[in-house]
Amino acid sequence: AGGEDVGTGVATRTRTRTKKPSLYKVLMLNDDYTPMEFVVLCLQRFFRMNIEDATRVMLHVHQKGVGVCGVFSHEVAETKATQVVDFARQHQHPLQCTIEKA
Ligand code: NFA
Repeated sequence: AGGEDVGTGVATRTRTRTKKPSLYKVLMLNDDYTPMEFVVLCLQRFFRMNIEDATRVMLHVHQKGVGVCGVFSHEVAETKATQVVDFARQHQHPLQCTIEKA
């Protein structure tokens, strides 16, 4: 790294080390009011899950209280959690998502 070609003075080698972005889990929380079908719809719409995976994650959250929807960069995780909560709120459902460092 940091090389300079003798003669031209033009640097030819470059730094290759990069920083991997920190990853964050999007967590979904159970509640007593949001319909199961609506949760499945959210998982399909915002996390691109098929109906089988969406149903599995929904049931996991329903039974355990919390579950992982996916793992993303901080910006994408924040966006997806916000999209779910806003969409639920528009439909008068209390569904909540949070993010947590993976
Ligand atoms: N517990 C909700 C119900 O019985 C379903 C639900 C699942 C809500 C996952 C939130 C998250 N209707």
